[in-house]
Amino acid sequence: MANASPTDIYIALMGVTGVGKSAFISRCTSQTVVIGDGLQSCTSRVQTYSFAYSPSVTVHLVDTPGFDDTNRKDSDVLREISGWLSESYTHKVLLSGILYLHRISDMRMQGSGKMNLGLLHKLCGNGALKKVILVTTMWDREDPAVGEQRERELAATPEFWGFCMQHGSQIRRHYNNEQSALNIISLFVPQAASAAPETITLDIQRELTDEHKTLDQTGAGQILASAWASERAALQQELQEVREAMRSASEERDATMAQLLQEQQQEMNRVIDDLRQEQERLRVTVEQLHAERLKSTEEMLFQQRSINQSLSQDLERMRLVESDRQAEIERARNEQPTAEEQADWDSNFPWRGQTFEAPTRLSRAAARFQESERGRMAVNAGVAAGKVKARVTGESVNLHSGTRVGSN
Ligand SMILES: Nc1nc2c(ncn2[C@@H]2O[C@H](COP(=O)(O)OP(=O)(O)O)[C@@H](O)[C@H]2O)c(=O)[nH]1
Ligand SMILES: [Mg+2]
Repeated sequence: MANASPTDIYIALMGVTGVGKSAFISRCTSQTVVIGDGLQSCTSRVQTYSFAYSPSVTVHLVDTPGFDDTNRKDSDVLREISGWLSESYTHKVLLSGILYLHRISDMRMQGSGKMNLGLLHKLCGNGALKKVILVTTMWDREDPAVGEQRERELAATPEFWGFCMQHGSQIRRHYNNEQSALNIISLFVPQAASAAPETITLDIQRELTDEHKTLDQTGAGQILASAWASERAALQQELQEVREAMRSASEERDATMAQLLQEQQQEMNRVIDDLRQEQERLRVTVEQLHAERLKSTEEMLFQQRSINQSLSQDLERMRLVESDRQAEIERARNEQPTAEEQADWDSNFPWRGQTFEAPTRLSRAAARFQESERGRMAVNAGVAAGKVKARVTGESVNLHSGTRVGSN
């Protein structure tokens, strides 16, 4: 991140889980991008994917988790995104823009869509909205006329896209192919090859880094806090009703109902407690966020290192196995069949009487090898090094099929 060249362009992708952020990125880069099934996010951390847009321009696409993830709490998603944004800001790496993706096939703006959009406003601040592109996806899943109508409604409704557009955001369609993705990215690439791209500072970066606010004091933190507060208030209200129902159930000596209501009450108290904890998790400074990111990156590196280590051990084992196999084959090739073996083969095979030369010996050598301890190891180690396995077993199959030398 710290070594970016002045012509490098950073673009973040945001939006609800399943809108096609990872699919968009995979249209541009040859790096492996994990694409989800549309229901669960595959991106729990912010991840950057880079590609050469032109000989002088490298584009870095920043994939972010959506707020609504079934596996992650919104507080964790905000910690992750703002941790990345503040850290990059500290390293003087600034975004050139944000792509906010939305499925045109969605019948209406869901609660999670509104929440993600609200957080986009607050993360950016009005000034940065001019560098936000509202990208519609999944045009192949919608009747174009219906899609166009929806697009107009989104643009005309202030609480949907109208507000962003008043502040300079633009709408673009993405047709799920490389050309379409590159056309959108080109909006951020300067005309002159060597020119530095325009960049933006987001409100969240200023708030956390320059104004030293804790995350719960930022605009984005407050949006989440107010959503949790109204959820808590609604639950408290329901809890009150459940308590009253419990009182009348116990007056009527309805033990089953009282038991059910008590369980419901416990569940509601648990949810209220979770919401309180979510709020607690936003009480962090930028330093704590960075320390947390550093720790989890170190853990990831450690895991990666041990995976690499065991992979190279497996590969070394495979190399030994392969050289053993070659030696065995070589030995078999130079060895003449004994009179006993020749007689054994002659009596057991329909093509008896024909001369079996080295290839026959070769096939037996391959069979012996497969049964040997090292042969079994080859198969096991091959699980970690799939390609090598395919090669070894492929060759031994060939050896088998080449055994009937001398027959038709
Ligand atoms: N039909 C269609 N499917 C798409 C399109 N874009 C993404 N998808 C699919 O939608 C699912 C979710 O996409 P993904 O990129 O993982 O969404 P993310 O959660 O925003 O990263 C995947 O199965 C994608 O293959 C599109 O334009 N058309
Ligand atoms: Mg994704």
